[in-house]
Amino acid sequence: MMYDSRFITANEYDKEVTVEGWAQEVRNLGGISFLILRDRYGLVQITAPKKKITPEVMQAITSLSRESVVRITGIVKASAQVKSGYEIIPSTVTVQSSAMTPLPMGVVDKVDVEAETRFNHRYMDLRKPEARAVFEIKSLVLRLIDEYMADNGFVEVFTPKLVASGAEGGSTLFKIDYFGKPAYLAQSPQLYKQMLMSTGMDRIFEIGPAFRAEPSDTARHVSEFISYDGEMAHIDSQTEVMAMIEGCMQYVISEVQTRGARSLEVLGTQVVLPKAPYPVISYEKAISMVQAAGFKIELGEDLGTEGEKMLGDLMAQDGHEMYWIAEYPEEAKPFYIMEKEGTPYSFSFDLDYKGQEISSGGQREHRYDRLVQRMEKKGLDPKSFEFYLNSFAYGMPSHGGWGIGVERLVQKMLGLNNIRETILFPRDRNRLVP
Ligand code: AMO
Repeated sequence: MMYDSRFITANEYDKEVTVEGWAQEVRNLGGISFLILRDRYGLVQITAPKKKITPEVMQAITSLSRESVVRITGIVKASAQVKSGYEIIPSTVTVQSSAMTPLPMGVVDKVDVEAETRFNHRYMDLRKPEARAVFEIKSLVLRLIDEYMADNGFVEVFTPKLVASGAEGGSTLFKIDYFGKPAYLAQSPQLYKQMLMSTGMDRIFEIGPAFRAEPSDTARHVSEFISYDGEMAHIDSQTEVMAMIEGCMQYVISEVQTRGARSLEVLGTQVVLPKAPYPVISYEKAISMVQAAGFKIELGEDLGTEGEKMLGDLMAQDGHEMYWIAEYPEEAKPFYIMEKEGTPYSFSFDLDYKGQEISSGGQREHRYDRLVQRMEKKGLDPKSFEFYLNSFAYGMPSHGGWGIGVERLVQKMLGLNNIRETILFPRDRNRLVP
């Protein structure tokens, strides 16, 4: 029987097992050779004393190149010298795949490899347990979101990613050729999740790819990311939407602390449960807070990366890792957001996590005439949104929702410097392969 290293316990001592993994290190000391085999769960020491094994096995071990895949059958022996408490004395060694030399990059070498090299050889980079642990946590986060959404009566939906019009501004649209017609990659499920609100599917969520032709090279923008969107109908205000997100974030983070403990240990990281309820700071207040801290910004302007960071530092002084920035100027928000009548503001919010926006959303304009007015005000042609507007013409309830960048959430949760660390094969202006 084949064993993952995690299943080898004292019960297997003095028994025969078969393990398979990558040859991380081979040490040949003449009378004895050691092979450190790495599998998904950890390291296994294969100890080959010349006297106790066949010359063929000795030869196979000593000639292994680093990172070759090898299957070993042998007897498990207790050993106080080995961290795991045991070693395996091999009786058969089968090389499944011999690695070429030299390696494009090291897996365990202590030298810092440039990010560029790591992403060029991502298959190799992901052999590092700490690189993989990020994806174990990301997978867990997605599972926890599913759980929370199901518990709150949300139906999971999948909306088209090949679309005829954008929802989040023309400048970040990827144009494609769709059987001779112009089309785009979806920037977000925005228009579709709102259309569904007219159907009686009054609580929906989607986790899927979103595409943005982001012209800037930053540590938090990529051109393909996973968006976790929610939309809920028959709401009285955006506060209900914010409460749903906050509940979800608290659930996800507290469960990651326990269910993700092993991956967090590999990463050498601890995750802190943010203080709740999350403070709600109005956009106006946020601007005055950063102004008072010496940041040059005018009312009406976007906080931007630096402003968000500064606000994050100010909030951290009161122990807040997550907080809302609410009621942005309507001018700064897309057409689908509801205006706060008689003011220059809107029923909108961002959720920031340690100085970085991870989500935005708000209450939507569900009244047909006002929605058309808002489109016109933003210089959009309502005709090109007819398929969307129609769903507002025959009975559309009040509704609101959000979009959360899953990778930004994971990045901030794990304290990673760059969003790309949370994406297996990141896409940006400079990268389309691997
Ligand atoms: P917005 O455009 O703010 O809102 O996007 C929502 C969230 O998606 C993430 N995000 C990104 N992550 C990585 N790289 C990018 N280039 C990128 N762009 C956005 C961020 C951001 O907060 N339809 C609205 C949401 C709504 O109102 O429901 C929307 O897409 O974490």
